[in-house]
Amino acid sequence: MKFIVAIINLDDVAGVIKHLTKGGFSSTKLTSAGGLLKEGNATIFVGVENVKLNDALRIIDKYSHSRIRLIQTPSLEGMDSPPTEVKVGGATVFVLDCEQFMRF
Ligand code: 2BA
Repeated sequence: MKFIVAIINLDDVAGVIKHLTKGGFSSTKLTSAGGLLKEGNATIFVGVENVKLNDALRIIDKYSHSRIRLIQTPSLEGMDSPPTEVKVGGATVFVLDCEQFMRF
């Protein structure tokens, strides 16, 4: 079994969860925020059978979109520096081996 941790833009997370549920996947959503942008995002946990892993990843990929954000970099010697473009997402995904899965 695998355990997916996916960090997803707040604007996309409802669509991702909807399609995961449609595909028969259970998921749990936590509200989170990125360390750099301090912007709200969502983290979802999905426990999946090994053979279903790619199906779940395809759904997360399909319904997560990347975006460009502008960040203000610290100015040098008081001079204004132009904002820097940062490409955020689609989804940032970690796949972990899940040793045990239990429901009591
Ligand atoms: P943030 O930390 O707000 O980062 C937003 C975007 O800023 C990142 O997009 C990336 O393009 C850039 N960025 C962040 N930290 C950087 C660094 N140290 N050096 C260069 N560029 C950096 P994504 O990579 O798509 O990440 C989107 C969100 O996913 C992140 O939001 C964070 O919440 C999470 N994330 C990304 N990588 C992670 C990691 N290795 N561990 C934990 N969370 C991660």
